[in-house]
Amino acid sequence: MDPWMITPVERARHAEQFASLSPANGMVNGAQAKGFLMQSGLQPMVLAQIWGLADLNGDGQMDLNEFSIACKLITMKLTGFELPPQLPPSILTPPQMGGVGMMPQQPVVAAAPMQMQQPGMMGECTGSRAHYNAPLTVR
Ligand SMILES: [Ca+2]
Repeated sequence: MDPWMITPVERARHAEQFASLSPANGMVNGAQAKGFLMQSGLQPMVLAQIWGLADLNGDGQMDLNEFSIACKLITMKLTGFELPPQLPPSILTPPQMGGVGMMPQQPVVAAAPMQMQQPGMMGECTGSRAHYNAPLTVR
């Protein structure tokens, strides 16, 4: 598994942290993110580098996706990885809910094809007709 890939579990945690920074219109600015980034204990220079990498469109703000990338870079740096000069493509891959990395890809077991398409089947529906309860009459 690619270590730079953001897993759905990580993304969920990033989303929580992102929300805790009270984003405005889905974005946090540098000031809002700074306090959080400093908590990592990384050097300001390193954090600036991370910000530069993660702020994909360079607008000085971070949406959840960019924030998630910043968090991932911090985690990787703290784990002992060197920051890449450019973002690895895998970090940009949106987390796939339901699976990559959680378990080996299994073929989805298709539901058994039990639908018998018979024209006459329509008539069977009458059996399930709901008993309509008349509104209670107040006596
Ligand atoms: Ca941005």
